[in-house]
Amino acid sequence: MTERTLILVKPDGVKRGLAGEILRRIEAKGYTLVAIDLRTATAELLAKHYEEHVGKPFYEPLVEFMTSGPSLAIVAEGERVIEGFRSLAGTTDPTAAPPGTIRGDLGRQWSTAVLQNLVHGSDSPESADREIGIWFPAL
Ligand code: D4T
Repeated sequence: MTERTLILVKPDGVKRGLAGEILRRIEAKGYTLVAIDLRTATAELLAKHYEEHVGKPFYEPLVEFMTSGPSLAIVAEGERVIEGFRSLAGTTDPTAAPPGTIRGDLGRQWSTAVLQNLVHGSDSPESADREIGIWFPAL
């Protein structure tokens, strides 16, 4: 079944000029871009987006990082795009992410407080619906 996912190129990716390379990988894999917007997240938006992480030790540094500059918010569509993009992204920890993935090829750890890992991708159809509603309420 065709589905949609929310992808973010996080502020580290935009600052490093990797938005184009990351979009290239999404398109090269064959997914369709449905919506795209360069936007600086607010703390209010992030409290919804990261609701399961509120109160964790890395939450405050995560918000500081995520509000430090614009992210590129993307809705992509295709068969099994949720699983497919997470596979393209690689594991959460960029130091350990396998080469060939976005995080494995382009990311590494920069700080002990928070993992700056270039991208976000929804992890389930329920998360995708919720997150697309947060970032693109008009969709
Ligand atoms: P996102 O949600 O951004 O795609 O990342 P993941 O799905 O790969 O990982 P996550 O939700 O577990 O973490 C969200 C966000 O928090 C940062 N983080 C996470 C961190 O700094 N330290 C940690 O120990 C964890 C688990 C990185 C991504």
